[in-house]
Amino acid sequence: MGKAALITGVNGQDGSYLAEFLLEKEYRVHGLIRRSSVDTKERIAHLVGQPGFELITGDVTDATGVHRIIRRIQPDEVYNLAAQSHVGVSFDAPVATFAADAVGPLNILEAIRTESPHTRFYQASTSELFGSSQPPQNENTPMIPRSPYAVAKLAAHSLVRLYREAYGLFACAGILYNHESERRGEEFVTRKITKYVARLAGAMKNSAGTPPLDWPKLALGNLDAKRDWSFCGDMVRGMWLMLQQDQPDDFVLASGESHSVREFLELAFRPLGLDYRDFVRTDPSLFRPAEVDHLCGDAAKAREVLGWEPRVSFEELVTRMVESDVARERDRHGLRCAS
Ligand code: GDR
Repeated sequence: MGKAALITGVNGQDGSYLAEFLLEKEYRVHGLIRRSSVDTKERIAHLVGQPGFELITGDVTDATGVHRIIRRIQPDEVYNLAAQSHVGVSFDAPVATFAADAVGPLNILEAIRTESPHTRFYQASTSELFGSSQPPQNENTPMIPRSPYAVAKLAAHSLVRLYREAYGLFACAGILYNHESERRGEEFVTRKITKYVARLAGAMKNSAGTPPLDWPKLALGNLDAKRDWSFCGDMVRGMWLMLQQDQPDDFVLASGESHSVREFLELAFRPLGLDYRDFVRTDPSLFRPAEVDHLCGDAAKAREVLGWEPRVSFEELVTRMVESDVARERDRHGLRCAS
């Protein structure tokens, strides 16, 4: 029988890719999902009902529930991907962010320590930990967080190290730089852009190949921020590799290339033959109270120890996301016409 894994936040972008990856490796995958009155299973709808895939309702902030689940499943591996993951939102909801992103992982670590100490644990750490540290950043770069999100993630990151050193748990943190895909949430800047481009492309088809005159502009915040963007599917392979090593450790996963939001815009608008500057307006309310200016990761350790490398380039990633949103837009329009 294959290994058993518990993925918290299984219905998120990363959770859905990781669940697919582990199911292909014949794991039994238990996916933790929060109860909700609206359907939040869009990204994993194709997995529900598949042999080896089980959904569990629960919340990482509920310590007793987490203990009960870990005691029952005795998983070989736990991947903690549940989080309030929007940096901007964390300024408006710092306490809820801290509960999900710091207390949540602490609940899991405590449950593993007391109920299932053989379980290997992966914590989703983030490049946001580096904050204002100069690029390129690696595992030894000072962590200077610049948001409630990053402070909460730093608490969790420190707890992972502590539980490894104090209790000998096999606990790893993956310091992941931005990672995107066609399943990225629409409130993150990349998907916000590709969705807008797809809508505009659809509208141009109905107006003789030119943008409609009254077409609304895309409101964005800071366009000068630089990020190191990779494809999510590449990242989940790295998460898994971390838990297959002889020793637990922390690793940076990144492409080693950084691009500004402007560069993302340029590439996304290129297929339309349009200048993004004619379609974007800056909205001061979308600027963050403190910004992280430049993130670029040095993943040499992951390359050497894990043999990990990203396979999808920045250009391929942008193209892939635009094409997927264009296809979605076509389907949406087709359905509208048919009904
Ligand atoms: P980030 O991703 O904060 O890097 O965190 P996001 O896509 O939200 O922002 C990237 C950069 O774009 C700027 N920006 C905008 N961002 C959003 N969301 N909306 C806008 O309209 C907008 N305009 C400009 C931001 O200021 C920022 O500089 C992501 C998340 O997935 C985290 O959970 C994860 O830990 C890190 O990546 C690695």
